[in-house]
Amino acid sequence: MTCIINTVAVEKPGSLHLIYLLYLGFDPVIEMKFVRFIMKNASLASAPQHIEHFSKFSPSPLSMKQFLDFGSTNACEKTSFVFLRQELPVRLSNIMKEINLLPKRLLATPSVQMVQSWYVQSLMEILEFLEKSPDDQSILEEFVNALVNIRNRHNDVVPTMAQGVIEYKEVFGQDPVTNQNIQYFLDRFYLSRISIRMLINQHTLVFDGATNPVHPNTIGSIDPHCQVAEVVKDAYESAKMRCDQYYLSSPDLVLQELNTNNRNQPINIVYVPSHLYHMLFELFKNAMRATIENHKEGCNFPPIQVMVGIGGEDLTIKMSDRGGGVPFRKMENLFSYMYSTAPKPQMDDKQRAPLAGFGYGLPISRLYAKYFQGDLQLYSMEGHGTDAVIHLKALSTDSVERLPVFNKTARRNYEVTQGADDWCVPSREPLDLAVFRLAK
Ligand code: W6P
Repeated sequence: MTCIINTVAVEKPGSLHLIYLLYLGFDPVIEMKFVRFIMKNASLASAPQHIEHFSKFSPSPLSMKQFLDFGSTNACEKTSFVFLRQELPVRLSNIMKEINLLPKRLLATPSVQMVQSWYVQSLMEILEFLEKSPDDQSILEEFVNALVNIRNRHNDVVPTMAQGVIEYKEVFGQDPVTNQNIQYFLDRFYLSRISIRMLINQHTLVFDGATNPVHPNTIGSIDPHCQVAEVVKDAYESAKMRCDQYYLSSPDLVLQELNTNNRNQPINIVYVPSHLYHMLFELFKNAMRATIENHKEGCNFPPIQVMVGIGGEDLTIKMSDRGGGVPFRKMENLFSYMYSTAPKPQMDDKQRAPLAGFGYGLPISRLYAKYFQGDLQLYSMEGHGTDAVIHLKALSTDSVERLPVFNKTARRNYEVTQGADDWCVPSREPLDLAVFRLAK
């Protein structure tokens, strides 16, 4: 049986959606599917207005203390629910406005279109909860399920955006202006993503009713006494395993703690151990690769030295390798999304994944550091080795989310076009001063 659709009109006076259907069909299953299809598309069609509305709010950065309060004994799932059903749309909408400002040719790639559709879908799913009652326990459970579903939908955002950059590069090549644009956008986009996932993780972990069996003292993903040296050792061991697999050997670790506050006490801070692990694992992989590639003859590698220090304000982790270093000119490229995306190498059984150097490990590690007001920097001495330094806040009162906000300034940063450069182009040839000699 065929169904004939006569007219479908969707009208939006204000925020009210009136759907006029004239549908000639008799199969109730098909009819249900059809109505659902139309309803979904009608609601997606209203997305731009919602984005416009919620992007007018600035995201509200939370401090570590506020994250801990949401997860403490007097934690209230209702409060968290009411906060998140407003804050998540605000954070989503703020960054969705920026997606639209990407270079048109990048925005048009199938990968970026796909990511954008995930954002629209997730936004609309959260908005459904604005009309629902926080006093209904089943609504709260439904909300947790919705968040888990949204988190899964967005799992592959990073490789998908990378694919978009590859698609762009294949057609249009790479140039400094586009590189700068993409760098600005992806840094903000991924930082926004880290923050949204943090909110979702906290809510789903704190309110699923179970304590973490492995780390019973964590609050969601936060460890109020994160022992930094332990995370350093964990990250070293995993990187060492990968290094041994690939190179059949690995450099040792020399770890030193400098606790100026409490001598001989292990250094601990309020932090998200998984974020710290992510950064350290990435740095170890890079340090190991550099060390081994720089000492091809022997197997007596200089160890990777890590120092962990804490003062009144900063917690600092310095990782030093003697891997020969990187020329200063190339340092910026280590953090560039455009210059560090190469198509994933096709791997057969004989080939193994290289230890480091593909993908977005370093720039995203730096974003994890920046997320709670820290930073990650590299200093290199070409011919000798590299120091990687992670700066974090020692005090939980200073650890506040660092969030991008969409406003006029942000918009202006997408409008930069290459004007005439205000620095001379160095000439390759030495200047012939004879030209300037005065005629006698
Ligand atoms: C290198 C390059 C690099 C990046 C990140 C961390 C350590 C290192 N060492 O040679």
